[in-house]
Formats: sequence, structure tokens, C-alpha cells
Amino acid sequence: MIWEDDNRAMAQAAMLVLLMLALCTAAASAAIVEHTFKVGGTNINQLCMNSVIYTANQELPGPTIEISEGDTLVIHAVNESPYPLSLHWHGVYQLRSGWNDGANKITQCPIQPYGGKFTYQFNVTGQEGTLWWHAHSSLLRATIYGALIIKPRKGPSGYPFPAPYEEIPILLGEWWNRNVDDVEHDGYLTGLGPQVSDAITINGMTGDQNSCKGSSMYEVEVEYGKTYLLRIINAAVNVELFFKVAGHTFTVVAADASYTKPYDTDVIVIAPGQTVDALMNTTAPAGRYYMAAHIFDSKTVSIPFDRSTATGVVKYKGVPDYAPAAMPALPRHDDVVTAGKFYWSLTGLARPTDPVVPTTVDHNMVVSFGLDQAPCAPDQTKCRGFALVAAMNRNTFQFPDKVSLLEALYKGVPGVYSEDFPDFPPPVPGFRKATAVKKVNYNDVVEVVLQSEEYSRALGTENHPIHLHGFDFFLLAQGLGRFNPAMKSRYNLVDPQVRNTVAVPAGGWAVIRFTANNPGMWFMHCHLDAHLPLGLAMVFEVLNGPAPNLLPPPRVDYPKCRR
Ligand SMILES: *[C@@H]1O[C@H](CO)[C@@H](O)[C@H](O)[C@H]1NC(C)=O
Ligand SMILES: *[C@@H]1O[C@H](CO)[C@@H](O)[C@H](O)[C@H]1NC(C)=O
Ligand SMILES: [Cu+2]
Repeated sequence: MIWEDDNRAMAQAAMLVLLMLALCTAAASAAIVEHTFKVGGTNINQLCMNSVIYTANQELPGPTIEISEGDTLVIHAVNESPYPLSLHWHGVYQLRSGWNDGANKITQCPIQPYGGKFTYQFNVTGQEGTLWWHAHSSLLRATIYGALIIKPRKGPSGYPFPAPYEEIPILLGEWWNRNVDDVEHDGYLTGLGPQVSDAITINGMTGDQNSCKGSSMYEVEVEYGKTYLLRIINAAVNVELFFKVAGHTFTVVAADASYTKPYDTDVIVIAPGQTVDALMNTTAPAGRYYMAAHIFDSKTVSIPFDRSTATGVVKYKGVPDYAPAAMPALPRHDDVVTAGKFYWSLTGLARPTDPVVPTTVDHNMVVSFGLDQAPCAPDQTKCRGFALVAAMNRNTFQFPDKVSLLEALYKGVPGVYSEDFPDFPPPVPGFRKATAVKKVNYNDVVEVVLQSEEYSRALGTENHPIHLHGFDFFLLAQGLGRFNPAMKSRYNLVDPQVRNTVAVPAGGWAVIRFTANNPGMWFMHCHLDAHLPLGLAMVFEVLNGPAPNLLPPPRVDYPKCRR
């Protein structure tokens, strides 16, 4: 009976309209997304060894946070581990919510061990793409990290590229067989910083290119003839990485949660702290294909590093698990040309609605940095001859211990920090241990020439990924050797990359520019964790603007420092 079918079709159509209305309403109003992250001990078997690691919610990598632009994120953090820690939402602007940045001793004191709690709550506004979260104390972020994915408010039609068939998060990590806090502690006692890792991981797993038979390996099944969006995050602690998938190429469409002009490449180069979103077409002959990652070692002197290769597998639907997999040819570990080509080729998408590069600069700074050798401190009991030391503009950053810098700023606590971080490298040799900040007014435009320095012939230089909290910056230019003002002619003021972490070339430079539109204390530091406790860091103090651009009061559960 035809009319019945018609009725059914009409009813179905009405349902569909209602459903779409419901979906549209959901998309239009910002949601509150709530998670509880319990940090605690987790038993794991990796590289044929049983160990206890510390994770969020027993997961490695930790839980993926997925939100839409404009949502409010609420994370109840419970620290059941034996270590004081904080959680950092890497790349989130934290506009007027600086108390939630999770930078240990900078924006908060750590959450106390054995049951301490703190609730992070902030809006994620005006940014979308792939970010991540991680612990921000000791070496704990080696196992306490996860993806933070911000979808366009409109849904997939909001992407400035054809909506992908599926999205695949790829979290690259670094693994130690030993307890990572011991690795950090021994590094301090010896004066050498953390030791070489035992493996690189893809989504927490080493893959099968090591001597441990039965190592776990990440595998993803794909369908032929589709476009996948790989959300690649370098969560490794101390190393930059090359990443490839055999038989496939990529189109990079975003980095650090800022869209780029499409960039075709067969290799991804990624520094700790950075993210890369890349489209991958599954148009290879049906089969199994290894994805692989290994270290890009940029050091100009020879120092041992982890030469292992992490693998995962892309398997086409219907292909048996035992089919042999093709292996990609990764660049040589020291292939600075491939690394430089990738890092320097990206440009921002620069749509009419995107922020434009500010043209007047209020603060011109040159910040040089590097590593040197210093006499062992008396408590560095295993130290032989010298200890490593690092600095920015010859200030070796000292973490405060009584209150966080943000609390000191808010309450006007004297004697916690000094406002004399120099605008230029001082001509005098030697280092000053200090908690020095650079003070700027609300909305000032800051330009920083980041200059990698060879302080010590014996230590040489290496590529340092410099990460800025609280802001994205425009990356105006990069180069090898020493920056000089004539190089301002090379600035890209039209469509520069927009990032939160820049891999400054070994012995070279990068120029960044940002608008200080967010009151608070914002850490700028090397994202090789080994260099952070050595002092390769500084802080921007950004004053309140006219209302409503003010730093609000902290929450009542804001953690206190304990000594
Ligand atoms: C966060 O978003 C909520 C809801 O839109 C708003 O009421 C609140 O003021 C925002 N908070 C900040 C710090 O901007
Ligand atoms: C991937 O497939 C899409 C859709 O067919 C196409 O537009 C795009 O050019 C392809 N990309 C590459 C790198 O082949
Ligand atoms: Cu560094």
C-alpha cells in the first residue's frame, strides 16, 4: 500500500529534520566538558620488562580530550602518585584563566602526592586543531600525557580542507625502562641531565623492531580510497623525531593547532611540544604498511642517543594480519637538510578572518641560549668534574619555592622574582642564577630573536624547541648562524607559520612575534625536558589591561607550596 510507505517516509523525514535541529543546537551552544584524571601507578610490560609507571586513569597514552572550539573544559585532577605534579594544557591560550596553565611553580604550586586534588577549569576559545596535555614536573610527562583535540564549532564542515573520512591520533613518546623520576634525579646528581631513553613509542607502544619478541605494536585498519587525518603529537621528552608511513605521502594542513597552507611531503619532522595535522590518502595497493619514527639528532658534537625505531602498522581492510609489511626509509638521524626543509617550508593559512601579524613592535628582544659546563654543586654527589648548566641571556632560571610566580604577582608578594630579565644578551661572560621575568603591558607587541649559542666548544649546539605558554606566535624567519638586523628583510609578515613551539636550528636563530593580550605569568622554555632544570627558561609577566582584561582571583582549591 503506497500511502503507508509515503507516510512512513514523511515521518522519517520529520524525524531527520528534528534530529538535525537537535544537532545544530548542540553545535551552536558551547558545552561544558568534564573529566576526572586520576594519576596513579600502573603495571606495564614493555621491552620484556615489568615495571610500574605513573599514568592518568591507567592509560598510556592518557585519555584523549575531545572538545569543540568555545567549550569549557573542567578537569578534576587527583594525584595518587608519590610525586608532586601539575598538569599543563599545552598550547591552550588560557585567556584570563592563567591559574589553570599547570606550569609547575610558575602558575601554580604542584598538586600534593598521595591524594592531592585540584580542578582545572578554562574556556578554549579562538583556537582549533591538535593540542595535548602533559605533566609539568620532573620527567613525569614521559608517561603522563594525552591528546587534546579541538574540533571546529561547526563540525567537520568547519575544516578549511575536505572533511576527512576518519581521524587517527598518533602520539609519539619516549620510554625508559627505569623509573623516570630516578632518571631525572640521577641526572641531577651526576650533573649530566637525564640519560638516553630505551625506546621511542607510537601511541605508547614500541613496535616490533627491537630484541623483545612479542612487543606490543599500534595497528590501525584503513579502507581503500579514503582520506585520513593524522593528528601527530611529539610527546617525547628530549628528542625530535622523523615520522613516515611506507607507501604513503602526507599533506600537512595544520601545526600546533593553527592551519597551514597545504604542504605535501613524505616525511614529518616534529620537535617535542609540537603537533602536525596531516592528511593521508589510502590509495596504495591493499596491504600492510609500517609507520615508523626515529630520532632526528641535531647535536653538532657526538653524544650517545637512542637509535631505536618505533613502528606501528597501517593495515588495509581485508588484508590478513600475517601479510608482510613494507618499511619506510627514514632519513638519516643527522639529516639536518630534511629537517630544515620541513621546518622552514610551512606557511600559515592566513584566511581573511585570521589574526594578522602586528606591524608595530613595543619590545624588541634578542634572547640567546645554550648549554655550558659549570663546577659541580656540593649536593651533586655523583658529579665528576663538571655539571651542565643552561641559560637564557645568561640568566640560569631558578624556580621559586614559596609561592608560584602568578600568586606572587597577584598578591604582590615581594622577593620572589625580579623584573630585570635583560632585553639583550649581556656582554659579560658567566651566568647569573635568578628568577628573572620580562614585564610587559597588556596588548604590547613583543618580538624575540631566539639565538642558539655555542657557550662551550665541548658541548657544541643542538636544535632547541622553544615553547611559549599563553600565546601563539608568528614565526617570522629562521636561519643558520648569527642573526643580524639585515635579516629583517627576510621576515614573512604575510603568511608566517603560527605556532607555540619553534625548533630553533642548532647554532641558528628564529624570530617570533606575539601580542601580549593575556594577563599573567607565561613561561618560555626549552621543551627538551633535560634542559629545563638546567635553567633554559624565562618568564613573561603580562600586566592587567583595562576591564575586563584582568586576571581573576584563584580558585579556593589553588594548591599551596610545601617545602
Ligand atoms: C568562559 O565561558 C563562560 C560561558 O560562555 C563565560 O561565562 C565565562 O566568563 C568565560 N570565562 C572566561 C575566563 O572568559
Ligand atoms: C587525496 O585525495 C583527495 C580526494 O580525492 C585529493 O583531492 C588530493 O589531491 C589527494 N592528495 C594527494 C596528496 O594525492
Ligand atoms: Cu634545549
